Amino acid sequence: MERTFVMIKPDGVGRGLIGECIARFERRGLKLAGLKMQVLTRAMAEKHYEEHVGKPFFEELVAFVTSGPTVQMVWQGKDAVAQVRKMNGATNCVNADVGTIRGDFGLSQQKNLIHASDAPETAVREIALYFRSEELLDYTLPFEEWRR
Ligand code: 3AN
Repeated sequence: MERTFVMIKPDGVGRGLIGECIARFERRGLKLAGLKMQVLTRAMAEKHYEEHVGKPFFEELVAFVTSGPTVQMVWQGKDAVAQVRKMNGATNCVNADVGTIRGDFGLSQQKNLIHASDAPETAVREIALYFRSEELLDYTLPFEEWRR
């Protein structure tokens, strides 16, 4: 079963959208495997966004993502990476479809509320950045066979 890493960024926490995001993934039939909350250090933010090092928006991005509490989650399910990317919507909220988290609540390219892994390999890297293996739970839900 595929796992993906999801992070509610400081704007999502600040705007009171933690529950909204979790409810959407739960109702979609994904399973929560891990959950925590923290203020990212600069070092963690640099590691998380290492593909963007040197880009013009990098400093602003790091300042923003370290500016307040964030929520880290691991969601599990069939094609979890693609499902969650679709549910989050396009990076720039202006272009995000209505019905997606960013399309319904997001304000801009940077204040886009939520992050999710863009590929299964990225998910493996990002999950390992934030969670130790013993922090991820493997358990059975009712109607488990319907989720496959
Ligand atoms: P996504 O989060 O949809 O995978 P990425 O990985 O391209 O998008 O970008 C990571 C984060 O960097 C975005 N969520 C956004 O906050 C910020 N970002 C990306 N491109 C820009 C840009 N051109 N200007 C400002 N911020 C940007």
